[in-house]
Amino acid sequence: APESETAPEVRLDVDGDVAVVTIDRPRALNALSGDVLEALDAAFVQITDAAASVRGVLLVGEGGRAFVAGADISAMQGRGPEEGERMARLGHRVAERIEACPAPVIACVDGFALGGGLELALACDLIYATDASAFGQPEVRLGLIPGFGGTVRLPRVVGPARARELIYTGRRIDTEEAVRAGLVARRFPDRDALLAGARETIALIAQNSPVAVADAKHVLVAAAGRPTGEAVELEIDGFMHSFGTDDMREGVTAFLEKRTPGFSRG
Ligand code: CO8
Repeated sequence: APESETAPEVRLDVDGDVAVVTIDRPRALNALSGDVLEALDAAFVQITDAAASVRGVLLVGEGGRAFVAGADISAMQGRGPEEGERMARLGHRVAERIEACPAPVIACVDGFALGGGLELALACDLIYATDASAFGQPEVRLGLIPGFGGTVRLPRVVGPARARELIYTGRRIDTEEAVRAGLVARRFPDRDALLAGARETIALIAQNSPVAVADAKHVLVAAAGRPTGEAVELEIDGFMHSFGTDDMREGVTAFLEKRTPGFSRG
């Protein structure tokens, strides 16, 4: 399993079958500079290459105040449309890496998840959060629009009406409201409980077939936003693929023999 420092401000630690990606730039509330985005990209490439051993990923922000307070505003001053496009494309590349990672990724939010920070969390499979968190798309307050999937993924998760309200007002919502909106899957009283809860979820995932979990993620990502007929075809392809795997033979046989299945390592 890889264990390395991909860049000073992003750490990748692999602990058994759990990978932890830590954004460590607390003096700027973990704002996404170009370097941080490049390092996140590299970390998720490395995890995907180690796919057989990693069963789940935790994405966390260091410092206790923020998951990520957005894209780095200090890098925007005096910049034109070319820089806007470059930043947005880099952000979207990171989102694609997270979506291409076969293991589920849990955004562990403890503090601010704003702008690009919320968009980063939305690219993950699940958002878990502490009660001390706040969520929002404040871009219009800066004269910007969301540039890293906010207009695309937020309405899918919370519905178009709530997404419009959040994007047009830029207002922040607390964890309780984020849970009600379907943005946060589970809330926790503090950071330790959050990380323990996320690890418990990965332990449950790790009992299942790695091939099936990866195929389910692949279909969920590929089908998002597609018309029903196309999405159904993608599901049928994935379901067909299941029927050709050793894990399917093992899982079905183990059920019928009333024993615990011994799945592949991915
Ligand atoms: N970028 C750069 N620095 C930041 C950012 C940021 N997004 N957020 C906070 N910081 C810095 C502050 O400048 C400050 O630095 P310093 O101590 O050197 O003055 C330090 O972090 C601490 O912040 P504050 O003093 O402001 O802390 P407060 O507790 O007073 O306030 C807030 C916390 C409310 C989170 C406040 O910092 C804030 O409003 N931050 C900006 C939030 C925001 O607008 N985010 C959206 C940014 S735009 C965006 O994300 C576009 C997405 C498109 C992405 C494209 C690809 C990635």
